[in-house]
Amino acid sequence: MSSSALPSEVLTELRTSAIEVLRDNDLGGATRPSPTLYPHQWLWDSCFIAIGLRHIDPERASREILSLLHGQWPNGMIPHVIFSGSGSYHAGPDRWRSDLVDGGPEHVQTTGVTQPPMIAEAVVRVGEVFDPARRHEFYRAIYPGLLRYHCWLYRERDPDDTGLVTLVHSWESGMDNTPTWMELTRRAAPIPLKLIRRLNGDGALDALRRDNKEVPSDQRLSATDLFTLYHLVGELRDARYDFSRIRASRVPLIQDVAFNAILARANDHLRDIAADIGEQLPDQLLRSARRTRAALPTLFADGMCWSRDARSGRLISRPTIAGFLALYAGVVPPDNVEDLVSRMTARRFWPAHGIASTPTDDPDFQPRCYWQGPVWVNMNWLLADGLDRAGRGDLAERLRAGTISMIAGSEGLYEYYSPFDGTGVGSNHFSWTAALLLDLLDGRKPAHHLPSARTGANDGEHLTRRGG
Ligand code: 9WN
Repeated sequence: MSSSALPSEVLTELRTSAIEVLRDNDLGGATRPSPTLYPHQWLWDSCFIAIGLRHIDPERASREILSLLHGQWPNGMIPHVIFSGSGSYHAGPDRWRSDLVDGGPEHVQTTGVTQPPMIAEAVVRVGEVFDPARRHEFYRAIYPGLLRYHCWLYRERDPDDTGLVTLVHSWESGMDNTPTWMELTRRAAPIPLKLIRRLNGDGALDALRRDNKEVPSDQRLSATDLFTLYHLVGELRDARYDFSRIRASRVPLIQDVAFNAILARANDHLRDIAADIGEQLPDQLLRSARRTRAALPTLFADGMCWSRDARSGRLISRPTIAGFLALYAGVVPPDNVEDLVSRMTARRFWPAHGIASTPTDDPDFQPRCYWQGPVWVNMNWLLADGLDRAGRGDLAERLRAGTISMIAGSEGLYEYYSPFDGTGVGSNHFSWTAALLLDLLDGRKPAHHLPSARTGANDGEHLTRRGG
């Protein structure tokens, strides 16, 4: 059933439950992703959360974003998790020891890596609901920290000016166990973990993990993958989270397509934010931003857009949802748009309930396992936006409506959903599902926020307009 066919009481109930989830997960200043599994603040979660909160409490939405700056490192990095001081998390502060790193943040414990740079998008979305005076005040408060973050991304993670920033851990991608990331991560596993994996011994290791107490192991990444990720955190910690040292280690390095696509879009937003408050981005950042737009099309091959192994320079041709984010960035070469859209909307990626994180015919596909198949509401949200930019508002509408009815069909607001039958899996009471549901329910308006809408050009030209 499409969401437009859902009775208005159901829509009201959905809205009420979304508001409840965001209320219950409020840590006072920031919002945790879920009550038990994720009791701290995550970077891109907070951005999606703010995008929903703006509809019910714009001031809380602005605080949510500003609170990310509390964890900002002196070098400009905004970490992927800011630990809240209470609540137990399986990869908590003891694994990261940011307090022992020279140049770590002073008053708070954090992880030592970042997450997709969704902040500028969230800032603009929240800015849209403020009057101009309040918007300027908010933009002025966030701008210096946000600018330092974008500069850090390029200075630290793209020292060779390739235009593509490099990620040092799959947790930075936000899509932790997609086949792309696991292909390289598994190669870097310590030998005992490789052996256990070969002998199908994951089940025995499950007893040693903590993340499977709320969510069953088969809905999370496998034990050997998880312990490999812990092992890699240890390597990063030993390298003091410094990219030049990390490069000298054996940690897998990836120019992640989704992260860089989000960055390309974020650079545009940052430029708009700066212009709105009479600032100008430093020339060096403008040059880097142009390089990113020029470099993203080099990730295209055989009709798909791939991440690149930053060590070998090879494209990692395992199809996952990540490559479709090129549509969100608006960097798809015009001749490729139709083909990419039809690949994304084919049954292997869109079997019923939105875009599967891993296609149904991949050997690693599992409909209920984390990023190895399930549909994620944040991805549907981003890709609907991408479809609008590609001039496919019809498909965007279908995706948004389908997302609402998928959520409505499950008791609770889940972290992810089976792409076949829409069953809710992962953590329940999940904040970004609640927040983005509020955004979708707000009317699924035409894409009023698009740069092209502002300039009056929505004729296909927007796909390249920002190439600079
Ligand atoms: C590690 C919080 C986060 C999301 C990620 C999602 C999951 C963490 C974990 O939860 O990752 O960062 O412990 O599994 O993959 O996208 O930000 O919701």
